[in-house]
Amino acid sequence: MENFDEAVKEITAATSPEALEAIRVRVLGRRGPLTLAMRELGALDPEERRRAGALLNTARDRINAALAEATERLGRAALEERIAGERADVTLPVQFAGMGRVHPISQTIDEIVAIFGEMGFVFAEGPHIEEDFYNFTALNIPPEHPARQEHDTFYLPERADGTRLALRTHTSPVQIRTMQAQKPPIRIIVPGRTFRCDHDATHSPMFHQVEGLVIDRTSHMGHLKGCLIEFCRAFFGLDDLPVRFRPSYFPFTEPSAEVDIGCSRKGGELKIGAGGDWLEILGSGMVHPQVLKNCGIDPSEYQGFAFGMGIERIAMLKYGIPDLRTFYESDLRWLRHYGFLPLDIPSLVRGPLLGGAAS
Ligand code: 2NL
Repeated sequence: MENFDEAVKEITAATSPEALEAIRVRVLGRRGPLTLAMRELGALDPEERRRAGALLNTARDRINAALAEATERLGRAALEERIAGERADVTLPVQFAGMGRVHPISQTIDEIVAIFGEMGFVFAEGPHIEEDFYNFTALNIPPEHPARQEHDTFYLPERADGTRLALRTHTSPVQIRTMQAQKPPIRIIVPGRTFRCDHDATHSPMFHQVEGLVIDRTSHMGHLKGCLIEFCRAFFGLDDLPVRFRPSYFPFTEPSAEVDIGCSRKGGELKIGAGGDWLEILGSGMVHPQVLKNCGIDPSEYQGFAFGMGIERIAMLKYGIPDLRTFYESDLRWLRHYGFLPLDIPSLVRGPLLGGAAS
């Protein structure tokens, strides 16, 4: 009888799935030796048939086991070969994708919020599209008041009821909404976009403001002065920066004061700090009693102060940016020069807020 040891040996030595399949077809196929031997069993006498049949069954089982084992071995080898080819070299240097920069407006807002945050102010924000009441009326700016014209408001088309919404001309509506919604004490710092129909070398139709509001039972002008002197010195990183309060007028504050910082303009170059000159950087005042009433706060029980400043202006002063219009040109060379590294997070705890443009 055919010796099937040879077939098992061939199967064990096969080096590819195709070679293995060829052996299987040759040995187990319809014209293969095992099939032929099985067919010949019928011609044998019973005793002989049983013995030879048992041997053939054993041989077939051995071949099948060898085939299964070889199939698994070749599959594993193929997988290992694929993995070896796909292996990533984790020691290769990374391809640097380049780091973005934080826009000077964002950086300046973060710095201002950090300084007032240290004083206990809470960040607040609100909608850019506002109702007339929040942008003007509640702030003691009645219809036909010249301030409405001064503000050069962008209006949306009139609505069915004859009213029209406007792009907010300052961030004050957020303070109005906060006073309506919360009981004093209130201490908020409100940065954000503002809009006025004005476009020249020193005005952009979209710009940024930050306003602050403090309302409590006994908040007074001394607190206003202390907070704003502290802010000016922290923001410009100068402990001895001269700060002066000059009487002024706003419809929503009484009394009102503009805040100037000391500077020198020798040789046409502006330098912040000591010197004979003054530079206006903030507006401020005690919240007008009528404004408190308009927000449902009793002025015989509560009082407080508010202030506001333009962010572009103080960012230009602090970081030496000469032209307002460059803020919104999205020029990547400008942003690489004046922008800040993403992790240059302003914090009074970590150190002075001198920041400085990214190298
Ligand atoms: C400036 C002056 C100022 C305020 C803003 C304010 C807000 C409320 C009530 C009272 Cl809700 N006042 N804000 C007060 C004084 C000055 O801004 O020069 N801004 C660029």
